[in-house]
Amino acid sequence: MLEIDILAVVPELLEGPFSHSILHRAEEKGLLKVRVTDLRTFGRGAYKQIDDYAFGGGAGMVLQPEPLADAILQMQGDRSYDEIIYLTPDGPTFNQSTANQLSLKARLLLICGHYKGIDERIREKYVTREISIGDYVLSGGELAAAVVVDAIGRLIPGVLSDETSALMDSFQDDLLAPPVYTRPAEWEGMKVPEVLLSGHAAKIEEWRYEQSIERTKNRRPDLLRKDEEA
Ligand code: 6GU
Repeated sequence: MLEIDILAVVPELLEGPFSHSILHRAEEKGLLKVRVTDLRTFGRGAYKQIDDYAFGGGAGMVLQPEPLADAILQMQGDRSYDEIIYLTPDGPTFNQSTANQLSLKARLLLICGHYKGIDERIREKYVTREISIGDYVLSGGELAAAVVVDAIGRLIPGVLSDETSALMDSFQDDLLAPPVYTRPAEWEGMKVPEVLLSGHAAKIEEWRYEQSIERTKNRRPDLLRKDEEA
């Protein structure tokens, strides 16, 4: 059972992703519990303020430390987290290896930033890991959190109906997945490779492996080089 808490500025952005898809099944099976908390409920004053101008000037607001700390402390009172993760474009880039590691944890807290980000002191005091989902800027961390939770959630044993299927994914062994085909065996004059119809399991596996290598060489040679460095 993996419990994930998400501290969000726009919790509505997270309603869709987890009430559909494979993650909903994971929650129904009791393998995953995702809870979204609205940072605004920890805001200050009548307007529930959570952000303020950046010291030193410049455009954009910064999430203040007090509401974040109050939220984190309250959530830590309920659960002790293996990791407190801040989603930020200046973090290390998320990949399958990170997803594998995190899927083995029991309790995670994901913090979504907004605007210019969160006060640096929260990062220093509470955050144990930072994650970016790629080299582009999103308007907030919520969609990134949805990506991370999806990637992690499907790796929990029992979530995918065919448990081996996660092992066969692209990236799981630093190779891209081979091409796949389904019926009909001939479509618009285009035929499915003969070997896949042969019923010869060993030959099929060999073909798929060769295709994986070929695809990776052509499309993502950086993944093969990574392998040589290891
Ligand atoms: Cl985690 N947050 C935001 N706001 N933008 C991003 C990101 C995260 N990862 C890539 N771009």
